[in-house]
Amino acid sequence: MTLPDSFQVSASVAEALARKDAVVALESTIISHGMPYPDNVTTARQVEDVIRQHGAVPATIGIMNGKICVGMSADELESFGRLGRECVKVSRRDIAQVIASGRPGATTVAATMWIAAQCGIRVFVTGGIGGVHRGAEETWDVSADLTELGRTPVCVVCAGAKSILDLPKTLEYLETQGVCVVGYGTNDFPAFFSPRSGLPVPHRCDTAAEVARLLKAHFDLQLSSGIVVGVPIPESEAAQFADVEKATQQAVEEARSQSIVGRDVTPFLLSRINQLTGGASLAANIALIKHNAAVGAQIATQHAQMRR
Ligand code: PSU
Ligand code: MN
Repeated sequence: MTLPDSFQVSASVAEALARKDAVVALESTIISHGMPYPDNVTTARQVEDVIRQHGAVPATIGIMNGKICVGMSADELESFGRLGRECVKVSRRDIAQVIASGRPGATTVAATMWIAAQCGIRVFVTGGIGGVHRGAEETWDVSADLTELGRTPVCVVCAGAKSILDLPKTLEYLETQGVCVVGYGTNDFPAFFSPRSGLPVPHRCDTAAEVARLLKAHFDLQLSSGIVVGVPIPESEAAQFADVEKATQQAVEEARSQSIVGRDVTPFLLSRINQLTGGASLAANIALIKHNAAVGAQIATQHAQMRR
């Protein structure tokens, strides 16, 4: 595999890829724009540890000094976390510009998927994917995560999508894009803070081995699209977030009245909901992503065994 010079793959990730060991990609926007410092750095480290404990190698992805870093050191994670929103939020459209300008860039689901695919990483863990925003019929605000899922062969393990989004339209859009959406142990698309959105998923897998078999079939066929594995928040965690929906409604309303648009919408909503819930939404976010990391690492290790 020959990568362009702008790629800088860490030794542990390069070694794992060469041996066809399990590797799990992680995004950096969730660190810079999704959570406040220092919880963001602590969580990023813990998520990497969970992945290692389950036998896979974590590859946190971001852009620094004109290089795409695949696998970050502890110091690099710390600096992304400290920079926070001073990092550019990098979706596919921004990748080349951020490399050319040398600015620090935190990659979204869309950009991280594309980078992972270039490196041959098949499994990517995050909290929630972007989607079709509420009011999209007026604003046309549809996350580039969804079109990326339509054209990049990576499996994204997440807790579904937040109800800051229009979930029925998000699922319709994924269907249009030809994205395979799977419920992990559920028939219902998970809605981040809630294990159920009330919307059915087209497919269900009950074990990591079952997802790994799906991945094998998908990649053997060279289907060029992605897969979403929606992992429900554990019930024990979910109960305490019943009031998140009210906070969400309020945050969406405030974003509209303050004319917040484009890439600023999602970070604004995430931090406002966190304020309105007195930090409860952040706690859920952290619990969720660790749970997703465990599931994603299990899927990656099972899939790696099947490729031997
Ligand atoms: N949803 C979350 N947490 C996040 C994001 C989404 O619950 O941190 C981030 C991810 O990086 C995702 C991006 O790819 O926001 C989507 O942004 P947009 O809606 O601007 O495409
Ligand atoms: Mn958008």
